Amino acid sequence: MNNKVLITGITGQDGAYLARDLIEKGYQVFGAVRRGSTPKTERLRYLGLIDKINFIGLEITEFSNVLYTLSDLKPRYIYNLAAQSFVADSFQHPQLTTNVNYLGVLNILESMKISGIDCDLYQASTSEMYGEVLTDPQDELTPFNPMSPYAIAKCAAHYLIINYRKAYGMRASSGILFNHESELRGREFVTRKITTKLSEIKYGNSGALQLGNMSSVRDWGYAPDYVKGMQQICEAKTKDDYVMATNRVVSVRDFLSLASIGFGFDPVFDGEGLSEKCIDKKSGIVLAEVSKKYFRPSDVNYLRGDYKKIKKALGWQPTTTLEEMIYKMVSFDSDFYIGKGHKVVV
Ligand code: NAP
Ligand code: F7E
Repeated sequence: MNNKVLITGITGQDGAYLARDLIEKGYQVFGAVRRGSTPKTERLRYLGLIDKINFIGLEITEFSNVLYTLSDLKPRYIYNLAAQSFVADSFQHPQLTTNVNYLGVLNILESMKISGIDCDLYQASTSEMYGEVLTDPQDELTPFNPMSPYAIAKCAAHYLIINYRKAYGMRASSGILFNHESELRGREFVTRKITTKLSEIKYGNSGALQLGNMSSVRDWGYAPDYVKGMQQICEAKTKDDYVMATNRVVSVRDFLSLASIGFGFDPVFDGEGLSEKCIDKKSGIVLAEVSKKYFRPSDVNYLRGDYKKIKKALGWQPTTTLEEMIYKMVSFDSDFYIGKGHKVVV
């Protein structure tokens, strides 16, 4: 039996957790990595997976590289998680974002078609495709209204998956995932930015956290829960697209408040707009303030997902609450700063 799985984006948050699950299930995991001057394998090292993964050099924007890689390896499953995934950055690098997030997917689909490999593909679609939302909550039938080059490229890739499935009968599915976070989340995303910076304020000697749009509302889930859903989607006989979410929403301001309480602060908010501040009532320390620098040219202000379809069809549902997730992130970042526990910088 062919038990080879190829994960693109294996060095990222989701790639690392997915690799852990698939290795535990007995799959032979191949990790596609792009060359850099230093390896970016910290998350995989933290999870103790480095020696259990077969690394392959792959640049997904290079068609021939993708074609030869898939033709030679003949994986049974491909999880395409590689992306320029930071929405804010996509305004500075729209072309690069489009190349990776759209053309990369086209390269994979064309390579699967040309090589004729016997393989199922999972594509990482996103709630960002709903953009300025047209219904609440959002499900698989909600129209897309993207608000960034990132989301536009992901929409185009999403339609490619649907088209190749219909036109060529290809076994390709997408997960439309709402924001999911964890201890291994990149530090530029707002949740981890908050937990790492509050650790520095508490245990180090840092100035206040600088944030952008604190009124932005998200449906935040826990990444290890979501990679389980990815496997269910990819291994399902019937190929389809599914939303994964929690259906619960909080603002960036509320997330900051919950995380601050987790660190033992007593947060209160003062002022409005660019003058708004979050202050620890006990010590008077300014925990966070607003900076123009972190506002986007156009933002997505509200997202809330309806995961009924995947629950009914595949039995997936989130299991970790927002409070449990924040507790894990706060503990992880505290342990790092007080020198307890892990030494790997993730
Ligand atoms: P992440 O931590 O930023 O990881 C992104 C991965 O893509 C990294 O391994 C990165 O490699 C790789 N990559 C970027 N450009 C590449 C290129 N040109 N060629 C090959 N690999 C490249 O992202 P994540 O949070 O794990 O998300 C995984 C996927 O789900 C992404 O496609 C993202 O857009 C999508 N998604 C994420 C969320 C979320 O809330 N996390 C929600 C919906 C959808 P390096 O390590 O070399 O940079
Ligand atoms: O921003 C606001 C920001 O960068 C969330 C990616 O995984 O999820 C992620 O995209 C919200 C936005 O995530 C700061 O304006 C305020 O409204 O954490 P984020 P994102 O843009 O939602 C989706 C589903 C993906 O697909 C993406 O790949 O928070 N915000 N102040 C801030 N955001 C950041 N990063 N930094 C701030 O200082």
